[in-house]
Amino acid sequence: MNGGGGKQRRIQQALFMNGHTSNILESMVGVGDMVLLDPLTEEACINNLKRRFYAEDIYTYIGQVVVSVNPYKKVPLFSPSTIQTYRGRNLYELPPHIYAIADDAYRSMRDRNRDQCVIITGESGAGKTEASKIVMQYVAAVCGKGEEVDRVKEQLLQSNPVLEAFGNAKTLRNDNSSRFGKYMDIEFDFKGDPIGGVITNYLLEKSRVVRQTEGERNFHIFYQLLQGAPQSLLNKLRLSSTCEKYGYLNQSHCVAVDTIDDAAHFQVTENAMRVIGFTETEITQVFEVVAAVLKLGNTEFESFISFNGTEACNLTNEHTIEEVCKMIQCDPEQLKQALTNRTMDICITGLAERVVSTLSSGQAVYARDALCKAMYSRLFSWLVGRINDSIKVRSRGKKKVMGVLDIYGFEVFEKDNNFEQFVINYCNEKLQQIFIELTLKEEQDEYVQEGIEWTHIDYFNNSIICQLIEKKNTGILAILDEECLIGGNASDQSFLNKLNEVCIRHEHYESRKKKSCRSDKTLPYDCFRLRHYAGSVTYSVQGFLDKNNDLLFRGLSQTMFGCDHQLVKKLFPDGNPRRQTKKRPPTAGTQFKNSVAELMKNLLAKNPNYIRCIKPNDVKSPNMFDDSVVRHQVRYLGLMENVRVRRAGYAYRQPYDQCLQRYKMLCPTTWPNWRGHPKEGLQTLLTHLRVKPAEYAKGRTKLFIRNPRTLFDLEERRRDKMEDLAILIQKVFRGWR
Ligand code: AOV
Ligand code: MG
Repeated sequence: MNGGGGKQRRIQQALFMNGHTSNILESMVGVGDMVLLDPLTEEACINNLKRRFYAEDIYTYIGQVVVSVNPYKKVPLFSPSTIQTYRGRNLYELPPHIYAIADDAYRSMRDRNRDQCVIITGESGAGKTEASKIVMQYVAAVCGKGEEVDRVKEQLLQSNPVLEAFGNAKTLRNDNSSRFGKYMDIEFDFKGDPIGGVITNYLLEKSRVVRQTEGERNFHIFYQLLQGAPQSLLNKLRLSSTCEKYGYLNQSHCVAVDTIDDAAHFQVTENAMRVIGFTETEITQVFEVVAAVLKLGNTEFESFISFNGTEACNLTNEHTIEEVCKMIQCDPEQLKQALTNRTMDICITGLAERVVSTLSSGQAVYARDALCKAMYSRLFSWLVGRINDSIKVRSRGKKKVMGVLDIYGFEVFEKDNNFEQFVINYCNEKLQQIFIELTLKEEQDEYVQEGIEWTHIDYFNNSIICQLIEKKNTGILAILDEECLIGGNASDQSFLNKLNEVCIRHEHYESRKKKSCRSDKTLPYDCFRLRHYAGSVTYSVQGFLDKNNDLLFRGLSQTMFGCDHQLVKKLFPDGNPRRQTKKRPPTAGTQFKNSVAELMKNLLAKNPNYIRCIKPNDVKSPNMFDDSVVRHQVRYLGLMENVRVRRAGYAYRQPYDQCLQRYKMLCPTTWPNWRGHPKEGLQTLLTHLRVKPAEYAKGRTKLFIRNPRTLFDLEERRRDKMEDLAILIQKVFRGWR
């Protein structure tokens, strides 16, 4: 369905149709809905995406699912006028677009009271975050107007730049990679006007604060602050504008990035904070915490042997610590003590005794890094909480909700896949699982609702991998928790040993202990490998216990709680001596597992809308469509199964009235108007056209067409008819002249 003549013909025809533009079936390049592919093969699917990618048609449907290929450049698909074109129109009336899905979701929520969620998935760099912004911008543009509504919209939209500044970073995969998961519920009143929202954030990759892989960066805000803040603010924070001077920024040899204007982004971030309603004091305090982290990262220690023969250390640059303490209003002596010593309450003979031990310089660096990670990640959570305070719905009435989920995508690095990647990839497994469940369920439901028989399609169910990770007692997370509880002799290695004992037979688990992997040199001895739905990832166990335990020496949290700095104090409520509990907080892994479970429950309670993002190549290029890179994604995203399920029974379905409207000119009885029920009109039409009854089924509200060929045939006839009509009209016009 392309080619020069055809294209012109279709444009002509489109213009003829009341000024409507082309629709899904008249897509200029390839097919707009993958169910129309003929023959339906993986090659055809990839070729279709490819042709459309080069033609800047980056969206393609599989039924109601939008597949989006990252264009890596500005494409002329987004504008206020395009938004208006999509507004209030049905899904298949116009070329595939996120706008169409967003519109469908929004109207379904507003008019039919069905809470919606938009689930955006795809690997790192595939375009999820951009897609989520496109959804939000669309919804903001089409829903209500008025002073209060506009204020709410603006605040909701401005939460993006703030969270991106603090939660995104340049990685090897993506220059603006989300290092946290985000789920945002936008809440509407009965009219469909936005009244507020709630953001939930998922585990920030806080290890990035103190260490980055070569070629990656720390969180954007550090560079933004140093490059973009006015000199007066830098002076106040006692910061230099040279990023290379800071240990937390200079180790990965990547500071300036071509695609990022840090200075300009600083203005955007600061402005967004003001729009959301942060006070000037709050903004300053936030930057003070950021500055404190940067400066603490430059503190250094020198080991010595203490009088009792144990290793101890001293701070070598006291000046830095004093500057930090001035800024966060902390007692410098206390902070120095807390960084170089560890205080523990040990219970001997029933009485708690306080024992102080000195730290080696290595241990002190560890304590310092732990403090900075805690400060930064708590600051991030505080920011989310603060934004939520501003956008919180204040009225009591009944709310309608539209959720947008944008998490960190599946990622695998050549080396150094760690606890963070493990957690990120686990989350992606869970999302794939609900995609499988929901797309099948939804499809099945529709057949059932419409009273049509359903045929089952086989697909790979990744719940087996989810189980390997999350199963009670014997899952990887449970084994990790168990090792963390043992304390004492437990180590990353003992964790791996235990994994080998329990999981070795699992078909998705591999390690050098497994028979089939004994001579596999790509699998180091201190690693295990998981065969994820999206590919194999080799995880180094180094740091797993530590990151899962996520403990901060109590002396440090107490010192921070003791600061007179309002914000810093708020970030460390656990340092309040009066609130000390003996109870161990849940581990990072368990907390994550619980919050993901909560998220799944929330998503399952809503009507899902899917955007599946695909990366066209691994080099962030706008001009390259790498077949093998795309093929891999098409496979693991299960797109072919998705198309097959969609086509299993019936390739195409449309409500009776819309369908009749489209084809009524093909039958003299239904043209120009049919007065009866559209279902009967369609029957008359199909009988007239001699479409075999086996080729279609009549549901309660929709006509289902089994074979795409039948649909093509209808389209072809319609096209011919339109041409005849166009010629006729031209003749009439000429006659007039
Ligand atoms: P991600 O969210 O899926 O990765 P992003 O949405 O950040 O990926 O997209 C990565 C980059 O691709 C963006 O910074 C843009 O440069 C480009 N891009 C994506 N979508 C579009 C679009 N529609 N138009 C133009 N450019 C686009 V990660 O957060 O790493 O999983 O953790
Ligand atoms: Mg992202």
